[in-house]
Amino acid sequence: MTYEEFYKDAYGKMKAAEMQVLETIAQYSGRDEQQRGQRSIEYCRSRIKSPESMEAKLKKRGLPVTLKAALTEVHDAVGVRVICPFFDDIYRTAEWIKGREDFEILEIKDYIAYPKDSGYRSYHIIFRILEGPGKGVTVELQIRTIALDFWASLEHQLKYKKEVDHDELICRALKQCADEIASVDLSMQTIRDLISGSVAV
Ligand code: 0O2
Repeated sequence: MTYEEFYKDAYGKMKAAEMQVLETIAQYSGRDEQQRGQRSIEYCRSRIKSPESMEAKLKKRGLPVTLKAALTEVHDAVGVRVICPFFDDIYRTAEWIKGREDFEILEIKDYIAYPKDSGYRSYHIIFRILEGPGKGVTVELQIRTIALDFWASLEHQLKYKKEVDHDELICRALKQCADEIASVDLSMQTIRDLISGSVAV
């Protein structure tokens, strides 16, 4: 099934919402880099959830596979991922999003402060667009560092929502990698703070 077949008339608006969020973030990123002399955002990725993935999510939650359920019960039909260099860039970017008047915040999931059992770390903001071409569309924004994204991308390919042989062993090994990566991220943040002079040696 194609995206247009599944999302029907809503698809155009969803694409407009995706573009609107990407453009808003690009503007913020450019201004932020000019003001601070360093960037808070490395790059963004975005996607509309595939019909297959949406169908699987609805079924898993015991919901009907309908457009209405896809757009009202699931919040990540439109997803944007923001990749930051350092931990503190995640929270700076999140605060900026939360302060915007054109986005109504619906839910925050701080999997950085409270990692998932898998080891997954990321900061999620679910918001509704109140103005502009994407007005009315709900978007899930995932904000994480380059290092956390490295883990999440590979874990998504290897294991996320899959049963594999030696499941327990594999989960434990992936969780250990996640913890080590988070620790390296913290060290990189400390090194940056030392170099910038914001903490004393
Ligand atoms: P995809 O394929 O990335 O779109 P749930 O119903 O619990 O599965 P929910 O309620 O949407 O998911 O919330 P949650 O747990 O915050 O997950 C939202 C998204 O975060 C997921 O979307 C993934 O993109 C990502 N995510 C959450 N947990 C993990 C994890 O353990 N590993 C990785 N790699 N990503 C994770 P989808 O729709 O599940 O998947």
